[in-house]
Amino acid sequence: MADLSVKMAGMDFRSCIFNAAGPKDVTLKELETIGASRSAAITMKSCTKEPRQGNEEPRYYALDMGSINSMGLPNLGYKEYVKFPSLLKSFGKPVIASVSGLCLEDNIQILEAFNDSEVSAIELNLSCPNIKGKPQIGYDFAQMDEVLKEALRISKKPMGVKLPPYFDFIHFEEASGILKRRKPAFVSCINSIGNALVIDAEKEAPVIKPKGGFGGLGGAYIKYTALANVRKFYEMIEMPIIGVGGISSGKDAFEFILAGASAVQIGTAFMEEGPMIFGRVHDELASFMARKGYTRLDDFRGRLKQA
Ligand code: RRO
Repeated sequence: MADLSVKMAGMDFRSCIFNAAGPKDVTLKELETIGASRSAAITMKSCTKEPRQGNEEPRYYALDMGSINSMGLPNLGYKEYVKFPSLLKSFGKPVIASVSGLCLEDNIQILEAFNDSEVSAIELNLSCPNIKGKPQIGYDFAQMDEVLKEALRISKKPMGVKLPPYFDFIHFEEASGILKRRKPAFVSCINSIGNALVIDAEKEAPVIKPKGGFGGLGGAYIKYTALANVRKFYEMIEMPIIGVGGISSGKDAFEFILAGASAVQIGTAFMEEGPMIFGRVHDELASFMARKGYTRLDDFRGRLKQA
């Protein structure tokens, strides 16, 4: 039987497949469902200083091959997520907090609170596309450098960073320069592709309401952009990369690991299929590896061949 376990950022994962921050991970009940599933970790919804209702509905829409969302960071506020890791201990898997403070001071306060929690790691979200009036920090390299510097100074937990998709090699170089200098524990890429617009032709209106219909595109539509981001960062930086964007099968997971990912997260497909997806993708990846004669992820991680 293939061994899909991973050691990364000081944590042991029984497999390389777990949930992405975002879908069905706001409440303790939802997090317990992830805990009871075959997800190898429990990633919690991005949190802010104060609880938030999020944007107006409809704010999520499932498409043939993915989703569009403008949730607007609905969450219980960081004080709840600081308590949850100890309540989720019995599942025996890493619990990852996603931190998305609305300003640097908020992020510092939240990270300080998590220092005294049982959380296994932090994923600092620098890439939410849906907050009105707030640009994505991952697209402002000066700000990204400053936020990472301060956040890494404050956090005593292994801290990684969730990045937006990049589309230009110059931007990969800029982002890589910052990552090499600041040295987060891992990089998760990509967040949804920001500010897409899906139109219902019958209604002659967008399918979601906030921001005039503009929202983050996720799912299979973004898989190739996600793969490119994983590959580029794998070539440019030496740190674990978590691939996310359009993974819904074992073959998808295999492609991300071949591109260089240490692990993969599932977002839209978990939202649509529910918690059984983690075991299904795990078993499909194990079968795919067996057919190829691979017994461990290290047998093929990053070993993309030439066309
Ligand atoms: O809550 C959201 O609107 C949201 C967040 Br924080 C994010 O990071 N990515 C996304 O697609 N939606």
